Amino acid sequence: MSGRRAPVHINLQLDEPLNVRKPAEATHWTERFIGHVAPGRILTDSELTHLVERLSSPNKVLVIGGFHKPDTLLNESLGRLAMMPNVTVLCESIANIHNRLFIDSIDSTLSILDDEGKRSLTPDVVITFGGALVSRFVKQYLRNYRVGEHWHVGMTDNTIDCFQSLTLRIDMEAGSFFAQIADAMRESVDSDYSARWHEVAREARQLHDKYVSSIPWSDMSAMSVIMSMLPHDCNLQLSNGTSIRYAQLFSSRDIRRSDCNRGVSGIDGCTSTAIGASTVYDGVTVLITSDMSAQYDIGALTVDCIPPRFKMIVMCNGGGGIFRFISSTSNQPELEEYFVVKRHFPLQQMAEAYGFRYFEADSEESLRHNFQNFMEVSDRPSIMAVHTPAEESAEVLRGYFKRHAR
Ligand SMILES: Cc1ncc(C[n+]2csc(CCOP(=O)(O)OP(=O)(O)O)c2C)c(N)n1
Ligand SMILES: [Mg+2]
Repeated sequence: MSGRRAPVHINLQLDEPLNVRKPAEATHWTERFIGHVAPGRILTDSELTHLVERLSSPNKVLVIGGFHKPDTLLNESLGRLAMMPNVTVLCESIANIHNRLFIDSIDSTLSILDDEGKRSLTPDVVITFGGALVSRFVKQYLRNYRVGEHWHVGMTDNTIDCFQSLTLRIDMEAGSFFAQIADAMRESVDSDYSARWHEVAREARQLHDKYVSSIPWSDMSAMSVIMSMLPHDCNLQLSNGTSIRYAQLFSSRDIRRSDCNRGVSGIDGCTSTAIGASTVYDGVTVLITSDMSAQYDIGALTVDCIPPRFKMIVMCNGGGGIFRFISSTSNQPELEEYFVVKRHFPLQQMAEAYGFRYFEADSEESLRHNFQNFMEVSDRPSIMAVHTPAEESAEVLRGYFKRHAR
């Protein structure tokens, strides 16, 4: 210590729910051992035999994909694994894996399961790959219904125990790992594990369609239109407010790649990241962000190398809409003043000042109509402001997760 005054950074772990005052409890530490396999490029025969044995039916296996770059080997190997009747693959949209056998709407599916459904689908072994999961539903589910084993596969320096039950770290590229596992798996005892997951996912999708077709103009109805109108060959970038969460409710099977500047889910830098990506990706890059995230990173628009194929959609929903939805803030008296922070946002003036084409929508009809022009090939990048009602949008999203009870 030099004795000089300097900023101090203190990290405190806060347990959810944040808004409930409970008496402090003494922490009881228990020791747990996390195994470690570090085979490098391939698993040895004995490692493979041991792992495959754990994955064979009647054991129920759930594979969950977090954010990952598109990877043909990974996609193809998981496709083969998903054909096993005791294996189910759940994936976030930013895992960038696509197969009709993968369940790519995790929150939508889990939100219709009751306690008994969750209990009966609890896996014996869960395997995760990719970055930190976005879905709170899956984290809460697998924390509450303890899984027997959790393996995480990937080349990573840190050990993230997202279900508080990690038993094994496998330091290997996910594509190589699943390719070896899929080659070695043999069909054994019949299992209905995968079929039962798919039945729930089917029902969730039907309820989703019914709900979305009945809702008023809101963030969700706008996202539904946008997701259905995105061209198949586009690169989708999502910001860290509700954009990433809404996008995960809609299938991204047809989108070339989806990314989100996850990190520690900061809303700063989402626009800069998307612009950077658009300079190197082929085809159009579409960023879906919202008013507060866009304002945090407004300096990104001043960069002078923004390609015309960069398209930015700003959901103007009256500030940090996520805080009107999440239970820890939605009922706080300080909600509007300190969390949501609705501000005047001169987006049109900004767009024009920095040479963007500018579009607006404030209804489903105007969105459908203007989206075509917004997406047209042009000599300048484009911004589209989508104006949605604040409170109704939060209400519609809350209703979505109760849609099975209607
Ligand atoms: C750098 C940073 N500051 C604060 C937060 C906390 N935070 C999470 S979401 C959010 C609001 C996002 O608002 P907006 O971009 O308008 O998205 P919406 O919730 O409306 O979809 C904030 C402030 C954060 N994630 N990162
Ligand atoms: Mg917003």
